[in-house]
Amino acid sequence: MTKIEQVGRLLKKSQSPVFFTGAGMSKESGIPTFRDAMDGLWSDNRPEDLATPTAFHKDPAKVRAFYEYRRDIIRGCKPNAGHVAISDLEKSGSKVVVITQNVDGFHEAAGSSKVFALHGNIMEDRCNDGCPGSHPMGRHASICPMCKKDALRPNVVWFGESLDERLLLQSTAAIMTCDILFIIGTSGLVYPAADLANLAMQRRFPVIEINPEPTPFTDQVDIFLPGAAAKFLPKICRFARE
Ligand code: BV8
Repeated sequence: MTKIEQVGRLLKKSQSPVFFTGAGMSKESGIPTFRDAMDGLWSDNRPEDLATPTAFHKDPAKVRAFYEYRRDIIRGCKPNAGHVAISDLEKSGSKVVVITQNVDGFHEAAGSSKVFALHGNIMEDRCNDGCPGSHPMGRHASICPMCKKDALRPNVVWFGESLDERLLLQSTAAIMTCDILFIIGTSGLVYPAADLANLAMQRRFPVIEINPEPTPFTDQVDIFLPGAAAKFLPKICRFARE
């Protein structure tokens, strides 16, 4: 039996699968991962240096331009076969939960209904001064409609900002009650998200990793599938639905 068949049979038996995804999940959609070098104007910048409150305080125009650059890339992309495979698995009756570190909204766009987006949604804005609510992003919009200050920023969690407590609790509960976990397309370097995957290593249910490269999780998982999410997920989910 191939590893894909093995994983497909495990998924077929599952009542509560969780998919924990990172930037590699959207690679085949054409969205660069955080580890990929950026191009053009941004080639000498690192995302982690721009995705911070300090960078925004220092130069809000530069940070807003960085997010416009990323939003333009996402506007030209769409969910790939991997996102669709997870959504189709849910449509076939499986109680799928997705916990994603990605901010592109592609799991929701592909039709997944239970998505915990730990780091927010890049296609929305919110007020940096704490006004409630988020707003559909406006190209070059910067004035908060509530406080009228020049305070709008992307509705994402920056490095040095805390994640939404409720989301973290819901994600932790999902992992503690699942019966199979897929770790897909993440380098496992960003915390506290990576702690969620580490949580699963202490429990005895199958943990499957899909990534072209080994990561800090690889020697702890039950099955490592070296390769692309968009290649493996459709095959695995098809087995599970048969
Ligand atoms: C916080 C939104 C409390 C913004 C993002 C320990 C505990 C707590 C905090 C820390 C800690 N250690 C360090 C910290 C601080 C920090 C952190 O983790 N730093 C890292 C750099 C070490 N964490 C934080 O600041 C977090 N906040 O802890 O609050 C606090 C409060 C005050 C002061 C201190 C702490 C907030 C973290 C959230 C940051 N925001 N995104 C934006 O996007 O602009 S995270 C951002 O980076 C992305 O959203 C993504 O989540 C992450 C990148 O990670 P990956 O998804 O794994 O992507 P990556 O590119 O790294 O890897 C891609 C993988 O895909 C690779 O493995 C590759 O091989 C694979 N791949 C490639 N192609 C494919 C593929 N896989 C499958 N198929 C393919 N085709």
